[in-house]
Amino acid sequence: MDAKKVLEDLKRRFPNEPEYHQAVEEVLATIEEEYNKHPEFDKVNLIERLCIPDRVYTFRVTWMDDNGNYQTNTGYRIQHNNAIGPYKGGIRFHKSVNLGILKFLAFEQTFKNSLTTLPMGGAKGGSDFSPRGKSAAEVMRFCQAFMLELSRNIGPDCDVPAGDIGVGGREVGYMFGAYKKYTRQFQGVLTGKGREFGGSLIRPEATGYGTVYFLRAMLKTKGDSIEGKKVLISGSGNVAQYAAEKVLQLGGTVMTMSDSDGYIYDPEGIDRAKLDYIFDLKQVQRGRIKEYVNEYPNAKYVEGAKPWFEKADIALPCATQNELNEEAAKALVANGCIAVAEGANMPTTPEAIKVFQDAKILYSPGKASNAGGVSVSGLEMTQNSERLSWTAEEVDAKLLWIMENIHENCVKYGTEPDGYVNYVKGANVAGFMKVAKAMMAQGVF
Ligand code: NDP
Ligand code: 2IT
Repeated sequence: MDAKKVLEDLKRRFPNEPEYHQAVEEVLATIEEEYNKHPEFDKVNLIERLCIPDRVYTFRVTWMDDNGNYQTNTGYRIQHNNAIGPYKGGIRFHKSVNLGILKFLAFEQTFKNSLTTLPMGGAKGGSDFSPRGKSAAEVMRFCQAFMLELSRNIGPDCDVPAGDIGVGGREVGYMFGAYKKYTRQFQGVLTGKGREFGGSLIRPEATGYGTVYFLRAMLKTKGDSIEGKKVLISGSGNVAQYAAEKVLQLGGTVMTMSDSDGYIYDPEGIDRAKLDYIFDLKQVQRGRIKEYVNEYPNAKYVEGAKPWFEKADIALPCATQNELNEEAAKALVANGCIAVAEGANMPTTPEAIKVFQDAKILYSPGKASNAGGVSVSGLEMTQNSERLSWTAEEVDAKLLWIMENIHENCVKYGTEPDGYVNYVKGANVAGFMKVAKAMMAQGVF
């Protein structure tokens, strides 16, 4: 294949989907060499079949708000690839959701899921519905309306959704209840469920914990550790909260957290008691991160800015795509940052990735370092299939093993002649080869 030509063709056929183009471009650039060692791939046009989703569902979702008005949103499910297992991936509810964003996420998910060692294909879905400012009753009615359509196209051996931005335990619970009601089947059709009805222990923690396990493995290659390091975290949602918890457990200091309005910086560090305050603020009160400075006046809140210009040793982007640009990357490197591990999906722009790689600092792409979330989702599917539930210790041990295994694979496929580990290349090549072999074995469709 000629990566440039493949990309040009996709851009022409699917215009106005910049995030999808960005994700595909990064993968093509890093797998081209390996792909071209296998002429049998090109004979069956494997690359085109891998880049274009198997199926895209788009549907209208109409629901009633608390004032009795009917509102309409758009729902989507992208079933990208099921070569190695049922379609699997989260659901995002955010006003920015559109087809191109979900296509990038479903594409990335295919490689990520391949890396986990578990049998899961790639998918993503969501809606431009924003839960922010909505009552619990409105969120419930929306979830029920969304699932009325989605339920026709998913199933425990077909496609298993989970959470993502704007979708946590509450929304998964409402969607699970709706699926059960419509189909009269109690099935493991969603992951991230409540522990009382088939949810796995450690699933809420898994993405954040896994990101920090991966970070620890990266630092270990340099004989270094998290202990005593200052860490910048963006976001204050599910991934950010549990990444912060694991950093604290491993002796690091969390300096920042953020939301889409701004960030807080605590010069004394966000300790356990302060993190408990944030858990309550975000999970129970559903408040905004700026409220932190009312409780802890020694901290500052910076409106309309991102945390990357503060001085620290490590950065963990855990909010959203393209939240860390070239200017921010240069500032991080100039301030002595030694490692960046992505908790979010594609948070670093291509120009910023280049800055990190040119500076030869440790940098891991989300599809490697945030794979802990979907990994424990896979373990939840296993527990549902065997109708058993495992202890937190068992799940955590498996999560740790998976993250270290992904790290080893990145080192195996991504080490460059000078010894620098290109984790982007490692993750893409390792993830790609497994899916490619499975597709080759199953014939052309
Ligand atoms: P949450 O909804 O729990 O939290 C999202 C956080 O990111 C919030 O603090 C939110 O702030 C912020 N954020 C969202 N959109 C934007 C934006 N456009 N600009 C700036 N900040 C924004 O989501 P998660 O923590 O679950 O997800 C965070 C990231 O991690 C996403 O990239 C997701 O795809 C990825 N991820 C999630 C996994 C999971 O298991 N949940 C697994 C693997 C990856 P605000 O409240 O202002 O919107
Ligand atoms: O991006 C992701 O990996 C997720 N949002 C989790 C997907 C899942 O199925 O648990």
